[in-house]
Amino acid sequence: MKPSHKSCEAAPLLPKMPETSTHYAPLNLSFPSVPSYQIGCSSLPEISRSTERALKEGKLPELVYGIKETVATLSQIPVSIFVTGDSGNGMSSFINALRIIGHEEDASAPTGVVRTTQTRAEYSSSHFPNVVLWDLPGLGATAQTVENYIEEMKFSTCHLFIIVASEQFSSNHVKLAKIIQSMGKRFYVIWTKLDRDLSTSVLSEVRLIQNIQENIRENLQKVGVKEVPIFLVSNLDPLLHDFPELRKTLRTDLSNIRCCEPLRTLYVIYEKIIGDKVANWNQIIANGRLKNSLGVRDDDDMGECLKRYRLIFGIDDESLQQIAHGMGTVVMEYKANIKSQDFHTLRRADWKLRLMTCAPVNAVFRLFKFLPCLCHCLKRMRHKRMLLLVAEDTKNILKKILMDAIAPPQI
Ligand SMILES: Nc1nc2c(ncn2[C@@H]2O[C@H](COP(=O)(O)OP(=O)(O)O)[C@@H](O)[C@H]2O)c(=O)[nH]1
Ligand SMILES: [Mg+2]
Repeated sequence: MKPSHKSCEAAPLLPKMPETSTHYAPLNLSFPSVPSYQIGCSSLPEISRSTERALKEGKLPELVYGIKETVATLSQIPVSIFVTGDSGNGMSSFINALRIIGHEEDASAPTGVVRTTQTRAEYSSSHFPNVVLWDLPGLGATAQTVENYIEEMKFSTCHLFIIVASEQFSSNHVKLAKIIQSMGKRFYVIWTKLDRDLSTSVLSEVRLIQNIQENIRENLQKVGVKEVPIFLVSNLDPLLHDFPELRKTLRTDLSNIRCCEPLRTLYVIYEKIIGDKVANWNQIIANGRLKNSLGVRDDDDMGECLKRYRLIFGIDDESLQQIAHGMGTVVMEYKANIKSQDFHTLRRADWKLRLMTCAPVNAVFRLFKFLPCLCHCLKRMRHKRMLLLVAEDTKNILKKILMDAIAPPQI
């Protein structure tokens, strides 16, 4: 065994996390659905509190800064990846290839034709900071059942699994996949030794790759396992075949595992803040204090009022520009997510507001000017509608900020 090869028990991850976490109802937020850390509100990075303050004050560009800090902090959470499969399939070699280090280097995982990995061992890689890659002893070399193996290897402590196979996708691989799926955890299948397959097969490269993928998929589908990413690699060429795609997928999944749940939690808090803000302004509208509170000359001027609402919620043009800049993208990316760019666009997008502000209604409004109750009621309805639409836009902008913070947009 090489000196850098540490064999040890898995230390509990996130030891400072509270036992009881706050569970929220699922959100209609299209974050990718991956099993992720369940983090209670109290353990969210303190910096995220400042984002709540910024939202209350309508300072969304400041919130962007806080979100980025939060994501940077969350990105340091350790994640465990278990590399498992049948003995001799190339698991240890795969770990070395993923880390882009040669098998002869001191820090490499021991590999060989004889059974080299007897106990589980952990490795790290500068390409995947704060990730522990666990090289597990292979299945198949002992009489041990898959169920016992899972228990002994402490599968429950792992966040993401890599099932390594080569030459054949065995019943052990299928069992592993089924059990990991039933645990609700994310996993990939890695087919190694592709170089060997390519050099011995009479089929074309494309056909051979298709055959291997189909074979794995069929075996998995028979036991109800679907939509598993499959990557075909040669451990002798860590930069070829599916290795680049695998690294990309792994980076995305690591971000999702670390950030999705905490950011979902944050979003629920943001929704509540926006809801409170809307309730507060509805009160102002109901009390007839709108003109002074909004700071407009004429509260019947819907265009002017809309500008003020956008400013109050922090989605005015200048703020959007700063948000986009903070997120490293162009303002159109954010403008495309809102309807309240101006009053005409908002009217076009919302039939209720269109109805409330159409010519016949305006005529009635003028006609019954001497009936203040009726006028006040109609004005209230219009403002409430507009407020609601600006609030919805703010939520959409927040969703985009949160999702872009995990996976920055490519421009
Ligand atoms: N040609 C080729 N040989 C490989 C590849 N991956 C592993 N091997 C060889 O397969 C044998 C078993 O590899 P090892 O990583 O120790 O397997 P493990 O028992 O699953 O950890 C070793 O002799 C490796 O050199 C590969 O992608 N291509
Ligand atoms: Mg090994």
